[in-house]
Amino acid sequence: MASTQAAAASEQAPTKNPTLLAWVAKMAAMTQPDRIVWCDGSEAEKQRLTEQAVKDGTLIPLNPQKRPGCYLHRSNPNDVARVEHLTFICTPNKTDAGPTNNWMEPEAAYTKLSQLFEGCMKGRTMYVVPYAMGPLGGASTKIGVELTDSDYVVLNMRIMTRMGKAALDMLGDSDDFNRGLHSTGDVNPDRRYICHFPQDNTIWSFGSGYGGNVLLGKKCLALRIGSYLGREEGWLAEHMLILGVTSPKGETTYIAAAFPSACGKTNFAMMIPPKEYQGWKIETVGDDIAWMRPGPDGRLYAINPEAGYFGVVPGTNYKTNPNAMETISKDTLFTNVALTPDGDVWWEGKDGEVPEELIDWQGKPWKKGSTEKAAHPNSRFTAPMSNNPVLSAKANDPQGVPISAIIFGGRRSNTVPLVLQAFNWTHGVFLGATMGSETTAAATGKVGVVRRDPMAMLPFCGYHMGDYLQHWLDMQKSIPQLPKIFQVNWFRQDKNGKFIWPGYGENMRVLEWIVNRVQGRVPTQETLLGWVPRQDQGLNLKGLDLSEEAVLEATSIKEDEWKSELKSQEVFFEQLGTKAPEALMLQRKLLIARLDG
Ligand code: OXD
Ligand code: MN
Repeated sequence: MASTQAAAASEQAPTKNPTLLAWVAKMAAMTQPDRIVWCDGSEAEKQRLTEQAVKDGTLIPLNPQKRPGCYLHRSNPNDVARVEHLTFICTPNKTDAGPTNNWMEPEAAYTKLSQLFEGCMKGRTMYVVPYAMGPLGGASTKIGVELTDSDYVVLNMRIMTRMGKAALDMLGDSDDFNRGLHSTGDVNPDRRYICHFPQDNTIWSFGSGYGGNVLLGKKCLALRIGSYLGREEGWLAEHMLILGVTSPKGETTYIAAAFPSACGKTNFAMMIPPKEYQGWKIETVGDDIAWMRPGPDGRLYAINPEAGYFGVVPGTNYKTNPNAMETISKDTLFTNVALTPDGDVWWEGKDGEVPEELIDWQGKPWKKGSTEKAAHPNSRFTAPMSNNPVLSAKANDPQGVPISAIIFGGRRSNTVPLVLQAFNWTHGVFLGATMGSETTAAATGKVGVVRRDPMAMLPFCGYHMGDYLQHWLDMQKSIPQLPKIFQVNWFRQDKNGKFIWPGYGENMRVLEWIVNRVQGRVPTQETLLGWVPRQDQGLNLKGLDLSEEAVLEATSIKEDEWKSELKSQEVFFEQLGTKAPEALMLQRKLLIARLDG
């Protein structure tokens, strides 16, 4: 059986790459699919797979007048988010995975998962999906191959990555590719594992169909394996959007920004400046992931390894993100949103009236006024970045863009002020390391509790978090022109629990201050936390309907809150043990001294 499949795999294969052929044959011998299909990324292939997915009920076609080229997918209700407790870093030593990751010994993990994968594709097709993370031909670009038994995964990978023949051509005969194996299995949470083997550049994912667990190029390769490779090779793989902001004078500044999942990265990356900002333009390079490496001119260059957006749907509307609304108006796959009687999609927070009747995300009838959500809070769109009206031309540039500022932002209802600038790189790394955020629906678990989320990488760092922070500190030696580092918090609430800062397009005001600081144009005021906008020459608040007290509240620094914040940071640093970088411990002592002084 195994040798027949090996022969079948190599006969049909559009490649002679011996390592790839041997690996596909070996995985096929284990999983025993009925058929092996090599994906070429063509239009014809997309049509064929879409028709098949509609036939087998995986996709529901939407009204072509209202949403041309769009489909709805309903996942198993037990499979709607990333599963951090079932995600493992499988390094030979437990300490290499560190205290913030689940760990399994590699051989034990291979053995355990082999039992699940054994024969799991009987009666199914194994798709071989070659893909590139990054613009084709770029020096930073990496190749992966995902083997999957899900046509939904193939159709999503086709949007999210540069997939098919072009990726295979870029790989040629090289053995330098990520080996990804995925099966939806029986979608049983008790038999669900997302395992990463950084030393083997390998990912095995079993028992889920949810994007973050199964689109292996995204969180698994671009962040977990990517961060491991970044440390080995001297670059950074980060959970960051990348945007370009162009002033009326035509000067473009590129900025990378880390926010935890479902905290508005996509909105920020596609923001439309308010009317007071005529002549300013924001363009998106990426909305979720940045790969950054020092360039020949001494600056830090970033690429977006992805080709599409896998964004949170609820809350998206023409006020919060008009460009996303345009982006998802065609050729988009929706997962777990509600269906309207006329074949369109609906979600909480969409513009217009709430429909009287819907089919909810689980396929059940839903009536206006119901206490149940019609769309799942973590329902998603998968849309090609080429749909984005403000896509930067640089999104396809293999060189990437030079980053002038890095922003760290969390979701904090108190404590963290609207914006501040770090005193220097080391202090900036401290700000990133001590990020905290209130949890969201993007991962299973309780929503709304503060957890430490260094650089928004807690669920995505593929090695010891202490080593990761040290790598960030070390990077300053290889970047002569360091980006400036900032911290922001759009989510501060007043005593009635209302957001103080209006956010969305109005975040342009904070962005302008950041650009002005980077260009050395505005003076600033020193505080114990960092530099903040001065009241006289600070944030431009013209035309903003916000009282002076509210601005003061959004930007205030309360010493008692900072004393408890420091305690919570201490618990995190203690977790890192001896791997907590010395330079960060010194930053902590300096902050305590400033607070006590
Ligand atoms: C995502 C996430 O899907 O961070 O981007 O969960
Ligand atoms: Mn993300």
